[in-house]
Amino acid sequence: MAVPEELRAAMVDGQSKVAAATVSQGLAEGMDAATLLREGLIAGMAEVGQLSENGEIFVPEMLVAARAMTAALEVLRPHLVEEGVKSSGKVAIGTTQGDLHDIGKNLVAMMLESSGYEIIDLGVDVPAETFIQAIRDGASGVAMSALLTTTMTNIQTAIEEINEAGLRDQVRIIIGGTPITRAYANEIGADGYAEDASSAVRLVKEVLAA
Ligand code: B1M
Repeated sequence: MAVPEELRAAMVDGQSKVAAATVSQGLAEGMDAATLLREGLIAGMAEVGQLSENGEIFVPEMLVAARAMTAALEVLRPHLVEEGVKSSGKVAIGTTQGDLHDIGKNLVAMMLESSGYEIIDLGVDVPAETFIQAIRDGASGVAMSALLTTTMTNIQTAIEEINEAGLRDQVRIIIGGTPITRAYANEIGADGYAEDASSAVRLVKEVLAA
């Protein structure tokens, strides 16, 4: 099997060691990091996203695929920087204030990173001021996650504070997490809602291009 094909299979099967070793093998054979990323890792994660949207795989498989991606990216990252792969944009991501759930947020961050976005991971329990600082530091996209009905309203607070800081025109805001709906996103003035990590990538591409 060719290296990109092997990488795609390692993503889908969630095999971290195979993924990392296959990236090393590709680099040793003289393949460039961008090709390994695009034709191997990103293609594999896109397949994982599609399988999940079709209901053919579930969260555990997505998590092992994400781990395989992280392992492969660790090997690839210094070579990508060396080759100067152009970033598609800078996205700050965080779980909203009061909320400590980060598994979904981490998946979204990884999928965005593997699609070429530079990620500023603000972590969990993120107050509005921290999102505001990230925009001042150059984030053109902000992705906010909330898993609790008691913390989803803090997304609205953060958007209001971003407005008050006069920064709303220079950033696109997307939101997600189990209690969030498209109607809620519209109601609070977000630029979009994504129900899972692969649709978050599509949404970020859409809103940042607009
Ligand atoms: Co919590 N918890 N939890 N919990 N927990 C839920 C969310 C809950 C639904 C469980 C339940 O009661 N059925 C419930 C919320 C009820 C509600 O508000 N309506 C709940 C509760 C009540 C609590 C505590 C209050 C419990 C307590 O202490 N009494 C407490 C709160 C702590 C806090 O945050 N302040 C708490 C704590 C925890 C743990 C720490 C134990 C742990 C979190 C560990 C961690 O994240 N590191 C935990 C867990 C694991 C869960 C459940 C079981 C699983 C969440 C998860 O990781 N799912 C959860 C039940 C459930 O969701 N069914 C539950 C897997 C993950 C891949 O999916 O996060 O949905 P998800 O992310 C998806 C999409 O939502 C979307 O894409 C992701 C990938 O497809 N998405 C985005 C997410 N963020 C996005 C952002 C985007 C776009 C898409 O763009 C910005």
